[in-house]
Amino acid sequence: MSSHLYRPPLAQHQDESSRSKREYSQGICQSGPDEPADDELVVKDAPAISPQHKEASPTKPDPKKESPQQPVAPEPPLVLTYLGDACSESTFKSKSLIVGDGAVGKTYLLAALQDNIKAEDEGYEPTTFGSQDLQWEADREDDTKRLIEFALWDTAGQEGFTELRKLAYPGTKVYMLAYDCTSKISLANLHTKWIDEVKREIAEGGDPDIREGEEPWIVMVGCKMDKPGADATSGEEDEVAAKLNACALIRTSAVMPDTEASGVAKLKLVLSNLACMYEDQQPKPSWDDWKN
Ligand SMILES: Nc1nc2c(ncn2[C@@H]2O[C@H](COP(=O)(O)OP(=O)(O)OP(=O)(O)O)[C@@H](O)[C@H]2O)c(=O)[nH]1
Ligand SMILES: [Mg+2]
Repeated sequence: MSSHLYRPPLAQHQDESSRSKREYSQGICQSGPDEPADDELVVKDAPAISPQHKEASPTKPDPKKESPQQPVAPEPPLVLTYLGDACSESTFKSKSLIVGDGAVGKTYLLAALQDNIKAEDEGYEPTTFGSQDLQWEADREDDTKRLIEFALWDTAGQEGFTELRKLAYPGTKVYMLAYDCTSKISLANLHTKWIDEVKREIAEGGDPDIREGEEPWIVMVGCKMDKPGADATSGEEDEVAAKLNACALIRTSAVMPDTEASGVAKLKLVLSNLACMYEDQQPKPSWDDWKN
Protein backbone atom coordinates (compact mmCIF):
# COMPACT_ATOMS: atom_id res chain seq x y z
CA MET A 1 0.00 0.00 0.00
CA SER A 2 1.38 3.35 -0.90
CA SER A 3 0.75 6.26 1.43
CA HIS A 4 2.24 9.47 2.69
CA LEU A 5 4.49 9.79 5.69
CA TYR A 6 3.41 12.68 7.87
CA ARG A 7 5.94 14.28 10.16
CA PRO A 8 4.23 16.89 12.29
CA PRO A 9 6.32 19.58 13.98
CA LEU A 10 7.71 18.48 17.35
CA ALA A 11 5.80 19.70 20.40
CA GLN A 12 7.09 21.96 23.13
CA HIS A 13 6.51 20.12 26.38
CA GLN A 14 5.65 21.74 29.67
CA ASP A 15 5.96 18.66 31.85
CA GLU A 16 9.30 18.97 33.71
CA SER A 17 9.11 15.39 34.91
CA SER A 18 8.99 13.72 31.50
CA ARG A 19 12.68 13.98 30.67
CA SER A 20 12.80 11.57 27.77
CA LYS A 21 9.99 13.44 26.05
CA ARG A 22 11.74 16.75 26.66
CA GLU A 23 14.94 15.42 25.19
CA TYR A 24 13.02 14.26 22.20
CA SER A 25 11.40 17.64 21.69
CA GLN A 26 14.73 19.41 22.07
CA GLY A 27 16.24 17.43 19.25
CA ILE A 28 18.61 15.21 21.29
CA CYS A 29 17.05 12.25 19.54
CA GLN A 30 17.70 13.62 16.13
CA SER A 31 16.85 12.24 12.74
CA GLY A 32 19.64 11.07 10.49
CA PRO A 33 21.02 13.34 7.76
CA ASP A 34 18.89 11.70 5.12
CA GLU A 35 15.71 12.22 7.04
CA PRO A 36 13.20 14.68 5.56
CA ALA A 37 12.48 17.98 7.24
CA ASP A 38 9.87 17.87 10.01
CA ASP A 39 7.02 19.15 7.92
CA GLU A 40 7.91 17.32 4.73
CA LEU A 41 5.63 14.76 3.14
CA VAL A 42 7.23 11.65 1.70
CA VAL A 43 5.62 8.84 -0.25
CA LYS A 44 6.31 5.65 1.62
CA ASP A 45 4.84 2.28 2.49
CA ALA A 46 2.82 2.38 5.69
CA PRO A 47 4.29 0.26 8.53
CA ALA A 48 2.59 -2.99 9.40
CA ILE A 49 0.53 -3.27 12.55
CA SER A 50 0.07 -6.78 13.80
CA PRO A 51 -2.42 -7.76 16.51
CA GLN A 52 -1.13 -9.64 19.54
CA HIS A 53 -2.89 -12.03 21.89
CA LYS A 54 -5.00 -13.52 19.21
CA GLU A 55 -6.96 -16.43 20.61
CA ALA A 56 -6.68 -18.14 17.28
CA SER A 57 -5.72 -16.97 13.85
CA PRO A 58 -8.76 -15.28 12.33
CA THR A 59 -10.69 -17.43 9.93
CA LYS A 60 -11.28 -15.45 6.81
CA PRO A 61 -14.34 -16.37 4.80
CA ASP A 62 -13.68 -17.78 1.36
CA PRO A 63 -13.47 -14.74 -0.95
CA LYS A 64 -14.94 -16.83 -3.77
CA LYS A 65 -18.19 -17.01 -1.82
CA GLU A 66 -18.37 -13.23 -1.53
CA SER A 67 -20.20 -11.11 -4.02
CA PRO A 68 -17.77 -10.34 -6.84
CA GLN A 69 -18.22 -6.59 -6.66
CA GLN A 70 -17.10 -5.52 -3.21
CA PRO A 71 -16.80 -1.75 -2.87
CA VAL A 72 -13.31 -0.53 -2.15
CA ALA A 73 -12.63 2.13 0.48
CA PRO A 74 -11.60 5.39 -1.16
CA GLU A 75 -7.93 6.13 -0.57
CA PRO A 76 -7.63 9.27 1.58
CA PRO A 77 -4.98 11.72 0.49
CA LEU A 78 -2.94 11.30 3.65
CA VAL A 79 -2.26 8.46 6.06
CA LEU A 80 -0.70 9.34 9.38
CA THR A 81 2.34 7.18 9.94
CA TYR A 82 3.86 8.64 13.08
CA LEU A 83 4.97 5.90 15.42
CA GLY A 84 7.68 7.73 17.32
CA ASP A 85 11.31 6.67 17.35
CA ALA A 86 13.67 4.81 19.65
CA CYS A 87 13.52 7.68 22.15
CA SER A 88 9.82 7.24 22.80
CA GLU A 89 8.34 4.80 25.28
CA SER A 90 8.14 1.37 23.69
CA THR A 91 5.10 0.20 25.69
CA PHE A 92 2.27 2.42 26.78
CA LYS A 93 -1.46 2.41 27.44
CA SER A 94 -4.07 4.19 25.40
CA LYS A 95 -7.83 4.35 25.31
CA SER A 96 -10.29 4.84 22.46
CA LEU A 97 -14.03 5.22 22.77
CA ILE A 98 -16.65 4.94 20.04
CA VAL A 99 -19.88 6.94 20.08
CA GLY A 100 -22.64 7.54 17.54
CA ASP A 101 -26.34 6.89 16.95
CA GLY A 102 -27.91 3.53 17.80
CA ALA A 103 -27.47 0.74 15.23
CA VAL A 104 -24.95 2.63 13.05
CA GLY A 105 -22.54 -0.30 13.39
CA LYS A 106 -20.25 0.57 16.31
CA THR A 107 -20.17 -2.86 17.95
CA TYR A 108 -19.65 -4.65 14.64
CA LEU A 109 -16.78 -2.33 13.80
CA LEU A 110 -15.04 -2.89 17.13
CA ALA A 111 -15.36 -6.63 16.51
CA ALA A 112 -13.76 -6.17 13.07
CA LEU A 113 -10.89 -4.24 14.69
CA GLN A 114 -10.31 -7.39 16.74
CA ASP A 115 -10.28 -9.56 13.59
CA ASN A 116 -13.79 -10.81 14.23
CA ILE A 117 -15.49 -10.18 10.89
CA LYS A 118 -19.20 -10.79 11.35
CA ALA A 119 -21.83 -11.63 8.78
CA GLU A 120 -24.32 -8.87 8.11
CA ASP A 121 -27.23 -10.93 9.41
CA GLU A 122 -25.64 -12.03 12.70
CA GLY A 123 -28.25 -10.01 14.52
CA TYR A 124 -28.53 -6.70 16.31
CA GLU A 125 -28.17 -6.51 20.03
CA PRO A 126 -28.18 -2.97 21.41
CA THR A 127 -25.11 -2.31 23.53
CA THR A 128 -25.31 -1.07 27.06
CA PHE A 129 -21.63 -1.05 27.95
CA GLY A 130 -18.49 -2.86 26.85
CA SER A 131 -14.71 -2.65 26.75
CA GLN A 132 -11.87 -4.76 25.43
CA ASP A 133 -8.18 -4.68 26.29
CA LEU A 134 -6.05 -5.27 23.22
CA GLN A 135 -2.36 -5.23 22.48
CA TRP A 136 -1.32 -3.81 19.15
CA GLU A 137 2.25 -3.97 18.00
CA ALA A 138 3.55 -1.28 15.67
CA ASP A 139 6.79 -1.63 13.70
CA ARG A 140 8.81 1.54 13.71
CA GLU A 141 11.08 2.66 10.90
CA ASP A 142 14.18 1.89 12.95
CA ASP A 143 13.10 -1.78 13.16
CA THR A 144 12.12 -1.51 16.81
CA LYS A 145 8.62 -2.24 17.95
CA ARG A 146 6.14 -0.26 19.94
CA LEU A 147 3.48 -2.03 21.97
CA ILE A 148 0.21 -0.24 22.56
CA GLU A 149 -2.00 -1.59 25.31
CA PHE A 150 -5.25 -0.42 23.86
CA ALA A 151 -8.49 -0.19 25.78
CA LEU A 152 -11.28 -0.08 23.22
CA TRP A 153 -14.61 1.07 24.67
CA ASP A 154 -18.02 0.51 23.16
CA THR A 155 -21.04 2.61 24.13
CA ALA A 156 -24.81 2.58 23.74
CA GLY A 157 -26.10 4.82 20.99
CA GLN A 158 -29.75 4.34 21.87
CA GLU A 159 -31.67 7.16 23.51
CA GLY A 160 -31.93 6.77 27.25
CA PHE A 161 -28.38 5.55 27.88
CA THR A 162 -26.76 8.97 28.34
CA GLU A 163 -26.01 8.51 32.03
CA LEU A 164 -24.54 5.06 31.48
CA ARG A 165 -22.40 6.32 28.61
CA LYS A 166 -20.84 8.97 30.84
CA LEU A 167 -19.07 6.24 32.78
CA ALA A 168 -17.14 5.24 29.67
CA TYR A 169 -15.57 8.62 28.91
CA PRO A 170 -12.88 9.25 31.55
CA GLY A 171 -9.32 8.63 30.34
CA THR A 172 -10.14 8.56 26.63
CA LYS A 173 -7.33 9.74 24.36
CA VAL A 174 -8.85 9.27 20.90
CA TYR A 175 -12.58 9.35 20.12
CA MET A 176 -14.23 7.55 17.23
CA LEU A 177 -17.38 9.33 16.07
CA ALA A 178 -19.35 6.81 14.05
CA TYR A 179 -22.14 7.20 11.52
CA ASP A 180 -23.89 4.93 9.05
CA CYS A 181 -22.84 5.74 5.45
CA THR A 182 -26.44 5.15 4.33
CA SER A 183 -27.90 7.59 6.89
CA LYS A 184 -27.55 11.36 6.50
CA ILE A 185 -29.20 11.82 9.88
CA SER A 186 -26.57 9.77 11.66
CA LEU A 187 -23.87 11.87 9.94
CA ALA A 188 -25.54 15.17 10.86
CA ASN A 189 -25.88 14.00 14.47
CA LEU A 190 -22.10 13.91 14.77
CA HIS A 191 -21.92 17.70 14.77
CA THR A 192 -25.35 18.45 16.26
CA LYS A 193 -25.22 15.95 19.13
CA TRP A 194 -22.16 13.75 19.59
CA ILE A 195 -19.38 16.33 19.50
CA ASP A 196 -21.22 18.33 22.16
CA GLU A 197 -21.42 15.28 24.40
CA VAL A 198 -17.71 14.54 23.90
CA LYS A 199 -16.69 18.11 24.74
CA ARG A 200 -19.01 18.18 27.75
CA GLU A 201 -17.59 14.95 29.13
CA ILE A 202 -14.01 16.13 28.57
CA ALA A 203 -14.82 19.29 30.50
CA GLU A 204 -16.31 17.22 33.32
CA GLY A 205 -13.59 14.63 33.68
CA GLY A 206 -12.08 13.48 30.43
CA ASP A 207 -8.43 12.55 30.28
CA PRO A 208 -6.52 14.13 33.17
CA ASP A 209 -3.49 14.47 30.85
CA ILE A 210 -5.28 16.44 28.16
CA ARG A 211 -3.48 19.66 27.38
CA GLU A 212 -5.32 22.81 28.29
CA GLY A 213 -7.48 24.23 25.54
CA GLU A 214 -6.83 21.32 23.21
CA GLU A 215 -9.64 20.05 21.03
CA PRO A 216 -10.64 16.37 21.26
CA TRP A 217 -8.71 13.97 19.02
CA ILE A 218 -11.41 12.58 16.74
CA VAL A 219 -11.48 9.95 14.04
CA MET A 220 -14.69 10.17 12.03
CA VAL A 221 -15.73 6.67 11.04
CA GLY A 222 -18.27 5.80 8.38
CA CYS A 223 -19.81 2.35 8.91
CA LYS A 224 -21.59 -0.06 6.51
CA MET A 225 -19.94 1.28 3.36
CA ASP A 226 -20.64 -2.12 1.73
CA LYS A 227 -24.39 -1.43 1.72
CA PRO A 228 -26.36 -0.20 -1.26
CA GLY A 229 -26.98 3.52 -0.77
CA ALA A 230 -23.71 4.05 1.09
CA ASP A 231 -22.94 7.03 -1.12
CA ALA A 232 -25.85 8.91 0.55
CA THR A 233 -23.41 10.64 2.88
CA SER A 234 -20.36 10.94 0.66
CA GLY A 235 -21.05 14.52 -0.47
CA GLU A 236 -21.32 15.84 3.10
CA GLU A 237 -18.66 13.93 5.02
CA ASP A 238 -15.80 16.36 4.38
CA GLU A 239 -17.87 19.28 5.61
CA VAL A 240 -18.77 17.48 8.84
CA ALA A 241 -15.16 16.37 9.35
CA ALA A 242 -14.06 19.99 8.99
CA LYS A 243 -16.67 21.09 11.55
CA LEU A 244 -15.39 18.49 14.01
CA ASN A 245 -11.77 19.28 13.06
CA ALA A 246 -11.33 15.51 12.86
CA CYS A 247 -7.83 14.05 12.70
CA ALA A 248 -9.01 11.60 10.04
CA LEU A 249 -12.06 10.34 8.16
CA ILE A 250 -12.30 6.65 7.27
CA ARG A 251 -15.19 4.77 5.63
CA THR A 252 -15.40 1.17 6.73
CA SER A 253 -17.35 -2.04 6.51
CA ALA A 254 -17.37 -4.55 9.35
CA VAL A 255 -18.64 -7.41 7.21
CA MET A 256 -16.20 -7.41 4.29
CA PRO A 257 -13.58 -10.14 4.70
CA ASP A 258 -10.74 -8.12 3.16
CA THR A 259 -9.73 -5.67 5.88
CA GLU A 260 -7.59 -3.62 3.49
CA ALA A 261 -10.54 -3.03 1.16
CA SER A 262 -12.95 -2.52 4.07
CA GLY A 263 -10.97 0.34 5.65
CA VAL A 264 -10.61 -1.62 8.92
CA ALA A 265 -6.83 -2.06 8.51
CA LYS A 266 -6.49 1.65 7.82
CA LEU A 267 -8.55 2.52 10.89
CA LYS A 268 -6.30 0.31 13.02
CA LEU A 269 -3.21 2.01 11.62
CA VAL A 270 -4.59 5.50 12.17
CA LEU A 271 -5.68 4.70 15.74
CA SER A 272 -2.21 3.33 16.50
CA ASN A 273 -0.51 6.36 14.97
CA LEU A 274 -2.71 8.78 16.88
CA ALA A 275 -2.14 6.88 20.12
CA CYS A 276 1.63 7.21 19.60
CA MET A 277 1.34 10.91 18.79
CA TYR A 278 -0.83 11.55 21.83
CA GLU A 279 1.54 9.63 24.08
CA ASP A 280 4.54 11.59 22.75
CA GLN A 281 2.70 14.87 23.25
CA GLN A 282 2.78 15.70 19.59
CA PRO A 283 0.38 18.40 18.41
CA LYS A 284 -3.07 17.20 17.42
CA PRO A 285 -3.27 16.61 13.66
CA SER A 286 -5.98 18.80 12.19
CA TRP A 287 -8.46 18.10 9.44
CA ASP A 288 -6.32 20.22 7.11
CA ASP A 289 -3.37 17.85 7.67
CA TRP A 290 -5.53 14.93 6.59
CA LYS A 291 -7.31 16.66 3.78
CA ASN A 292 -4.41 18.43 2.04
N1 LIG B 1 -24.03 -4.38 5.80
C1 LIG B 1 -23.52 -4.09 7.00
N2 LIG B 1 -24.28 -4.20 8.09
C2 LIG B 1 -23.75 -3.89 9.29
C3 LIG B 1 -22.40 -3.45 9.42
N3 LIG B 1 -22.17 -3.21 10.72
C4 LIG B 1 -23.31 -3.46 11.36
N4 LIG B 1 -24.28 -3.87 10.51
C5 LIG B 1 -25.69 -4.19 10.81
O1 LIG B 1 -26.18 -3.17 11.67
C6 LIG B 1 -26.71 -3.73 12.86
C7 LIG B 1 -26.36 -2.84 14.04
O2 LIG B 1 -24.96 -2.89 14.24
P1 LIG B 1 -24.33 -2.67 15.68
O3 LIG B 1 -22.86 -2.72 15.51
O4 LIG B 1 -24.91 -3.58 16.67
O5 LIG B 1 -24.82 -1.17 15.98
P2 LIG B 1 -24.41 -0.24 17.21
O6 LIG B 1 -24.00 1.08 16.64
O7 LIG B 1 -23.41 -0.92 18.06
O8 LIG B 1 -25.79 -0.05 17.96
P3 LIG B 1 -26.03 0.29 19.54
O9 LIG B 1 -25.27 -0.68 20.35
O10 LIG B 1 -27.49 0.19 19.74
O11 LIG B 1 -25.57 1.70 19.75
C8 LIG B 1 -26.11 -5.14 12.94
O12 LIG B 1 -27.01 -6.02 13.53
C9 LIG B 1 -25.84 -5.52 11.51
O13 LIG B 1 -26.98 -6.16 10.96
C10 LIG B 1 -21.60 -3.34 8.24
O14 LIG B 1 -20.43 -2.96 8.23
N5 LIG B 1 -22.22 -3.66 7.06
MG1 LIG C 1 -23.54 -1.62 19.94
